[in-house]
Amino acid sequence: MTYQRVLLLGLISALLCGARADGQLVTNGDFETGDLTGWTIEDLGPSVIANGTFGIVSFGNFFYRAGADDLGVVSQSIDVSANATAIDAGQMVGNLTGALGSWENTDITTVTATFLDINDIDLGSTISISALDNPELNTGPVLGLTAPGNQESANGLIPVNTRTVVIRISTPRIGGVDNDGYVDDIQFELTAIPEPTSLSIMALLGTGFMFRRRKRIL
Ligand SMILES: [Ca+2]
Ligand SMILES: [Ca+2]
Ligand SMILES: [Ca+2]
Repeated sequence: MTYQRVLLLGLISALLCGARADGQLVTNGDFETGDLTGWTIEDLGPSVIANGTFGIVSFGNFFYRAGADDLGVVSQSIDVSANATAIDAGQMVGNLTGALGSWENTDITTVTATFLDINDIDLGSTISISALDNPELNTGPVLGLTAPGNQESANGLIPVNTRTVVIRISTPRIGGVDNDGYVDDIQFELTAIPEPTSLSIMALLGTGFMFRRRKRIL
């Protein structure tokens, strides 16, 4: 292993050790209020349904249902201005996760994070998860929510100048009468990855110095 490789691995390690997660930011992403508290209905149809008749393991008492017409959409806005410094330094990463289900693999839910600046101008990039490529969602009493592979996750860099993150759940009805988008445990988390501190750089340089000394002795 070269000295440069030791230094590079050390720097990556220091960056990961310095990463700071801000906790998940979605309100009522598990729908355990029993209603759409925290969410704004953009296209009528969505509701929250009781888990009791379905008996879906691990999804609490309630989960989201897209409705019974051609489109169901809800969203919520998250103020991230407290993280402006790290965001504008290009050092903030977002992680979007959720459990997405369907019925007969037709009505496919997409959950998307979009990013707005201080004037609510959309900055273009998105982070999204979808049930589209999920082979396990299908028929059955669990609506595809608990089958392996239905936990979706995606990461992305938060665009510079972001002040608001909009989380949007959208399901078009493709087949049948019901709009079978089923959702639970939507979470969005910010993680700041700081630049290495001067102390960690000194420690790494020290590691490299020791490595070179040992090489000479050998
Ligand atoms: Ca739930
Ligand atoms: Ca609708
Ligand atoms: Ca359907």
